[in-house]
Amino acid sequence: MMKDEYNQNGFYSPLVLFNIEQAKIYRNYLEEVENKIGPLHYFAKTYTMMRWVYEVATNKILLDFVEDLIGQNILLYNATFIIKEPMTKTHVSWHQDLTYWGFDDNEKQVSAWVALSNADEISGCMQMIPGSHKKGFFDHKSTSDKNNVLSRGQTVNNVEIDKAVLCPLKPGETSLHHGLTLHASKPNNSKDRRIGLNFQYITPDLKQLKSKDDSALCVRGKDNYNFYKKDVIAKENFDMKGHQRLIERTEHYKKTIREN
Ligand SMILES: O=C(O)CCC(=O)C(=O)O
Repeated sequence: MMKDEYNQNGFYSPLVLFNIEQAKIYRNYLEEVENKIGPLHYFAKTYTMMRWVYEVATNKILLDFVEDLIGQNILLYNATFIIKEPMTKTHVSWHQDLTYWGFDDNEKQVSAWVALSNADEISGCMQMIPGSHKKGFFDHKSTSDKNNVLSRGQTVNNVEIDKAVLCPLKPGETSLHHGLTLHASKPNNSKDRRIGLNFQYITPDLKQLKSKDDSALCVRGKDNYNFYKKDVIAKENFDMKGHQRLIERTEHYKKTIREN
């Protein structure tokens, strides 16, 4: 079963969400907006500006699996594009997602990484270390490598990289990983952009200890806790009013991550 594989390895890949044509449509929506306002790499909570991101985040196949993993009450905590331009050095160092987020539990969150272009060994798809989610937190060192996507350049050294498993994805496919799974990705040596849309889902009872001003969106079931402000969903595929929300929420997210 998918859930057993996820629990054993700390990730599951690939899961098909939609076909290549649909992925192209979503990619076009993204690139139309980029043509108007510039690159959208690594902005937080992009569903506050782009309605179609909310549509992908609430894809039934995706949410059904997320429900299997964390239960029937689900908040969407973040949606971020991780884009590596063709033939660039942009990479992601070995890390565990939960290190700087400030959540009070390690089992009430799951990340999904949806491919909107081809993610393979050449374009720098994600790599994961199976079973690493069962080993607790690894020591992360902050680095200042400008080509590292991560906000603090957080890096785990001495990872057993001979155990790494590549997670290639075609457009429309997703991988899912646990917040303690060690993962990384290499530069994009292909001629196309490598575009990932990363979603983070949490349960409503998960507390954010680093910020009282954090926000999320209930996408399935009920939120009986109200620990998070409610994010506003964009009304259109490109909602100009959402641009300010996007900037404000991104600054908040980055500030939260940087705090110890
Ligand atoms: O986009 C990548 O290559 C890495 C993404 C990542 O670290 C994540 O989704 O948690």
